[in-house]
Amino acid sequence: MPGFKADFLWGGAVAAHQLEGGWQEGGKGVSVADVMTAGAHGVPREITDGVLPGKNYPNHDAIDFYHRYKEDIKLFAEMGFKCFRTSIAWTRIFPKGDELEPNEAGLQFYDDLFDECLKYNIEPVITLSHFEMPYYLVTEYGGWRNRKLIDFFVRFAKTVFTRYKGKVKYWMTFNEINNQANYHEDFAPFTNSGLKYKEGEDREPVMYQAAHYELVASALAVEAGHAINPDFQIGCMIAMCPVYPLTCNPDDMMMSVSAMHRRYWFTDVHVRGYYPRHLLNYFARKGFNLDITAEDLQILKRGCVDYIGFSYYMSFATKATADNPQLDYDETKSLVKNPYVKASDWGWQIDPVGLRYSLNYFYDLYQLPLFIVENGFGAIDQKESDGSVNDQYRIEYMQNHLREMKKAVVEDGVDLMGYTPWGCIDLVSAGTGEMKKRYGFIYVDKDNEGNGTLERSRKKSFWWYQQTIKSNGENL
Ligand code: P53
Repeated sequence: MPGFKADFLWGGAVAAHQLEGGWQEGGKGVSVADVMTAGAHGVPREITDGVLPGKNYPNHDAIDFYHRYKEDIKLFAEMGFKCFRTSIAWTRIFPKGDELEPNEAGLQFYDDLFDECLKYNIEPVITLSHFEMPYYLVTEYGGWRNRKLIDFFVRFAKTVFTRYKGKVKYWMTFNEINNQANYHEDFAPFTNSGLKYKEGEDREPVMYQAAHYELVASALAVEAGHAINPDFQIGCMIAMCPVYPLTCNPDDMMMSVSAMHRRYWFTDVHVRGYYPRHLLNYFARKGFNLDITAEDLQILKRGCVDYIGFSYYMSFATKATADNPQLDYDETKSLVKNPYVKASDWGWQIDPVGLRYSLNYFYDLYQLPLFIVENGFGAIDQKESDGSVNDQYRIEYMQNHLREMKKAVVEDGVDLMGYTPWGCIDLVSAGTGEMKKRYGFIYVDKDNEGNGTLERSRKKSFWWYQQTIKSNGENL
């Protein structure tokens, strides 16, 4: 039986704001990630009004990849990476976001970084917007509630597409664009779209408006990218947490369909270029009056993505309740614990079979190539005196997921481009701002308070992943 393609893109994934540090170097502007303090499991990160003295902002220095990337990429090469997924910090290129001319020092940094990857035949896989938009666009323009953001984003996209057209082939537009379906909490609307809600504001239509502008911006970027280099592969990026029905009660099943509609219509628009009927009907029922023009609808049709990039960490479950006859899904209220799976220390339900399900779900619906651009196990690691970490639990998590991924490819015939596990080197958690929620094959000596030597060392999983890549998954 055939296994993975010979050119399968094994690698690892990170995002600029979670590892680079150097938050004020090379002319970089303040991003939304720079005004978020450290939280913990159950303690949300605080979004402050600008950078305030005396607060702990873990992304400011992160793991200092900005100065240490050569050493880190060498370790990725040692593991045998074929690709490396990172993002371009928008604020290094357009520090405030609305400038007409880019910042050359920022452009040069990514030239050097990509050259370093290419030196080892590591393909850069680049996200344009990964939770790090310019903070100035939030304070001056209201974030993505403002249509003007489309032009700013497209200028940024065209600038980097043109500059790196000979170095980068694989791109994604907006990281986990659908996280904001969870609009009741402050985190996702702010990190996705730079949204800060006003007291008492009806949050939901604001979220849909912002997402619409992003989808238009994404489509324009895809169109522009293909004109700049027809070989570009430009994907979307979806946070895939499939929502199962808690039981086979038909009402629970319909509640799960409704939940999937609410979380995954973003993929429909990216892939098919138009809004699904159920969502237009929902807007009408709710009386949302959104700024969606006829021209926008044309743009969406012209800018369909080439592949579906997605993250997969966990599955969710939901059930119907008598007080919700319309089956309206509310991510803060509608989820229930799945009794069949265990969860991580951060409450993320561990479900390897859900990855096979997700691959089938996307492929059945869209028949586009898929790319797993995040997956992994956030856990507390214990470093031994010789620098090693015996992270057998991480190996088990990944091995179990990869076995299901292999079934999806070999038995189900899903077209899968690659696999880039999250946080291939320890970095700052997006959700909590912690260092101790670690994902890496490479340990970084730094704690939640910012203490540590920043020294890098190989965990047990480093050797396991090296073997997995070397055998192209035959060892699974
Ligand atoms: P952390 C929520 C649900 C699924 C993925 O997350 C998520 C989030 C946001 O926390 O984010 C993605 O660091 C994201 C990365 C992030 C990674 O998953 O909260 O694309 O930036 O670091 C893991 O454990």
